[in-house]
Order: sequence, then structure tokens, then C-alpha cells
Amino acid sequence: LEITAVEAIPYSIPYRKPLRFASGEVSHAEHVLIRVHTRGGLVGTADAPPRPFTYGETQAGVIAVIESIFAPQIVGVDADRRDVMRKRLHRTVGNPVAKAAIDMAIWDVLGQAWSMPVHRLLGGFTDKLRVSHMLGFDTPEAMVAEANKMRDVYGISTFKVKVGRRPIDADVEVVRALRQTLGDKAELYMDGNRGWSPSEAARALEQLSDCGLTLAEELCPADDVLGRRWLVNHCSVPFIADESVTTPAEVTRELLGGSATAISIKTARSGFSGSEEILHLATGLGVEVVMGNQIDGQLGTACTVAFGAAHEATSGRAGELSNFLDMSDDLLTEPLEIIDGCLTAPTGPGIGVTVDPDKLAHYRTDN
Ligand code: MUC
Ligand code: MG
Repeated sequence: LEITAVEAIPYSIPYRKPLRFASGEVSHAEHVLIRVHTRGGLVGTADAPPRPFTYGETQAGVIAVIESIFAPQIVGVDADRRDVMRKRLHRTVGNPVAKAAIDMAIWDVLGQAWSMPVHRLLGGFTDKLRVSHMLGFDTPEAMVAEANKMRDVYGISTFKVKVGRRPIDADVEVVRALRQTLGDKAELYMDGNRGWSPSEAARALEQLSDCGLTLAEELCPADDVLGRRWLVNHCSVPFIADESVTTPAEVTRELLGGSATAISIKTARSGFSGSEEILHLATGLGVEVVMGNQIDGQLGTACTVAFGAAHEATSGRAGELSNFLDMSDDLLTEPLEIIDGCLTAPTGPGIGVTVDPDKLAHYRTDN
């Protein structure tokens, strides 16, 4: 299990339509495929989706930090000594996506070595999650049409609505239109990606108080410290911290400071090991968690569903697992399939998916 090399391969796959939200827009999956090689010939694979507008990482930066700092720190270490490697990686501040991808690629190696799917290694609570679909900014008609399609084709009945536009009216109109079309049974919640001020967010919550929203996420920045605390105090549903909580310390700060009452867990930024810590912290403190989406492709989504299915607390709610559907293509040999509104964790050893060499050759941007 001795690690002999770490590869970081940039690739770019266009989206059929860009995902737009308050903090940015993604029109291409410009990610980095990470491969961890061992002396015994096992290869662990994971995906790093850089999000400069959220965590400051870039595709070139992920490759640079892996090649110049992280790979030399873990080559020569046995893959089962995860905490030795984590300690070394955490000598470098930041870079959550690069660290997370290495962590998950190592778990992929371990699952292969021990012939177990990662979701069983991590907890094995169940094997699938209900799916929540994220609706990016568009006109009310287009967002309603997309939700209808997701419901009719994939059986999805939970939707996270991107909000945070100014003035608030456009988003209020969208949420109303969705509730009217989808009926009472659909679950709707909203994510502001820090786009509103606390008072704008409070007004939107007030105007939507009859729409049965179940959650509100990052409606204003966590850096608006007192304003956010005030907003959370006035919010009648759990207020999810997402981009403000990439580490256990940030989770503690937001929850104990009264600036959040629920936590989004994203394997893309905390890997499996860091997500375990965050999950146990959140459940220990008695707050709800949601499995979030970092605009992941199929490899990243396979990681999210593996972690989410592994635990009771992460499998209670629908996980955000469907945005890969908007990509024009992907890297896997066998596509993930959403059936009856659910996604099943791959059953093969490790993360349980295989990258198609021809697709990787086609989409990689370093040759
Ligand atoms: C989300 O939940 O915020 C948008 C930016 C990002 O990093 O993730 C998405 C979804
Ligand atoms: Mg979010």
C-alpha cells in the first residue's frame, strides 16, 4: 500500500447550460482528476472541482500545490496511515479541494485493497439517497420547466432554489411559481450563496412564509457577523452554513456563534475523513446536515452518495446529487443513474467507478 506517485490531471468538459448562482457561474467543469498510485499497483481516483469564487482555489493552483507540496509529503507513506498523511497535508493552510481529493483517492485505494465499497467502510447505513436538484438562476418559466422535467424524467421531488438576486422580487416570484406548479408535496428550500444582506434575506423569508420552505442556506455572508446572527434568530427553518464551514473549527464557530443551525457537508471540500469529523461534530451538537453539491461531475457525485449513504444522519434528507445531468459528457465508463428520485452508491470496491481512458484522453487539457 506504499504510495509511489500522485497524478493531477486537468480536464475540461462543457455544460449543456451554465449553472448560475449569486456568487458565480459555471459553464465548464474545469476540474482536476487525482490519481494516487501504490507499489502494489492499486490506483485510487478522485475529483477536485476548484471553486475560485468560494474557496480561492484554481485548476492551476490545485495542480501546483499537489505537485510541489502534497505529493512529496505522502509518497513513501502506506495508504492505510491516513492520519499521518492528513497531518502533513494540514501543515499547508487552505486548499480544501486539493486535500479532499487526495483523501478520497486514498480511501478508494483502501476500498480496493480490502474489497469493500467506501459506503460500507464508512458506516454502511444504507445504499442510496433521495436526490435533491439544484435550480440555477433563470426566468421563472425556465426554472419551473426544469423542475417539471426533473420530476417527470427522474422522479425528483426535492429542489434547492438558487436565490440572492437583487432586488429580491425575481427570486420570490420563482419560488412562488415553483410551489404553485409542483404542489404541496414537493420539498423546496433556498440557497443565497451570500447574495443578500441580512435585511434583504429577512424580507424574502417574510414574503415566502406561506411557501413551506424547509431550509435556508447562506442567504447572507457569514462575515456579516451580527447581521447574520440576527437573521438566523428570525429564521423559522434551519439555516444551513455551506461555504462558511469548510473545517470542523468553522462549523463550531458558526453554530456556537448562532450564525447557522444546520450544516452542508461536501465531500469535494472535506473529503471522506474531514466529512466524518464534521458529521460527528454536527450530530454531537444536535444539528441537521445536508449532503451538498459543489457542482460535481459523476465521480464527485459518486463520492457524495457514498458518504451520504454510509450514515444515518446524512441519509435522512435528500442529497444534492443531480447536477452532473447538465454536463454534456463525463469521464466514467458507466454513467450514474437516478431512478425513482434516488441515486444508489456504486457497489464496486472503493469509490466503485471507473474512468474511461478514451474520455480522459479527449477532455484532458495538458496534452
Ligand atoms: C451550493 O450549494 O452553493 C455553488 C457554488 C459552490 O461551490 O457550490 C454550489 C452549490
Ligand atoms: Mg450552497
